Amino acid sequence: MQEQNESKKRIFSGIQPSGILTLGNYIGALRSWVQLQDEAENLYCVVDLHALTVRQDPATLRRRCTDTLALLMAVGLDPQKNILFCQSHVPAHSELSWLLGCFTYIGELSRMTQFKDKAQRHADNINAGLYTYPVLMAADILLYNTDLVPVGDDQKQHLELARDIAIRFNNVYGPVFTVPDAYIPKIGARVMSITDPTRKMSKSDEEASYIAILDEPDVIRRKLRRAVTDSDGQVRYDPENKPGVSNLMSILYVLTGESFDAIESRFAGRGYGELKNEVADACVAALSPVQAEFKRIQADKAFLEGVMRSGAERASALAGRTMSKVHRKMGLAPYKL
Ligand code: ATP
Ligand code: LTN
Repeated sequence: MQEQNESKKRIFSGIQPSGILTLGNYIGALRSWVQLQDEAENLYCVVDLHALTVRQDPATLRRRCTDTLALLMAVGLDPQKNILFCQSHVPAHSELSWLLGCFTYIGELSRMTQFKDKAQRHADNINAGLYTYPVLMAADILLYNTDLVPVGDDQKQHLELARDIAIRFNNVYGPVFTVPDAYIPKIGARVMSITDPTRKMSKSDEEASYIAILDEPDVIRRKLRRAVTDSDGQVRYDPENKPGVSNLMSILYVLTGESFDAIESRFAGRGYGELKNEVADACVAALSPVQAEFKRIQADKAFLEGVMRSGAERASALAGRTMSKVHRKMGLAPYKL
């Protein structure tokens, strides 16, 4: 995959090794990645530098990086068809981030809802990285002439900023960057927390609020039994007035293909307990094969190291070409080592 194939689109997306991946990550992002893998040239990146915007324990972060890579393969991403790599292994991400930072306005960064939300939740550590996080994300994407970025709904605003930065840069220096489009699934783009269905499910929240991809069947069943619903007792899709029940229905719909109408009529006159049991069955059925595959891949350290190294090499080669062009266009002094 050295030269970009003219007919194939380029896809890039990233995931933070900031915790154990959740059902939200799986439904909102990873499933699209797997579905798209034959249609495009793909790069999927474990964005460890982004994870550092929140304090991380070094040993845990190191382990989570390889575990996340193993999970990407366990859900079905083939390392032959996709470049799978770790962000910190390709220094061009950080370098381009600096250059693009000079094309990003403070006002734009201040409007980012993720920044506002995380600043509130980590009030003791509102660092500059948290603030410039979307610039690094724009660099990740623009480095590879990305056409399409499959993400959950929460990343829409960041992606719009990446587009604005690309357009602004191109207006000054000519057509250097491809302007990327978001790819957001119609259903499941925002899986909600099971303890507070008005918030998105997030791997850095407390454990009871999410289903982890690696949760054992009995843990999944226990967590879902305690999922917050409402008191009206009717299984009906109405995200505004019944966020908890609608969230459970969305999970069932995405995992089994059963429509909301069909779920509603099948559950007429039955309680939420039965709905929760069926959602749990669907989660166990979807996640068990992933868990088995994860254990197998995680045990093969040499294979994992090989995937990481070759991913970094292939990504670096592509990134290098963009960086040369960017240096030349911006007027940075040429050099040969
Ligand atoms: P953190 O809690 O550390 O902020 P996160 O769980 O929100 O992490 P990310 O690594 O930031 O996950 O996101 C990886 C991908 O998963 C992104 O494309 C994001 O949009 C998607 N995603 C995350 N949470 C959800 C969710 N609850 N529903 C749907 N998609 C999600
Ligand atoms: N900010 C994203 C993770 C991420 C990303 C990217 C996603 C970092 N770089 C590039 C798509 C493309 C998040 O999910 N929080």
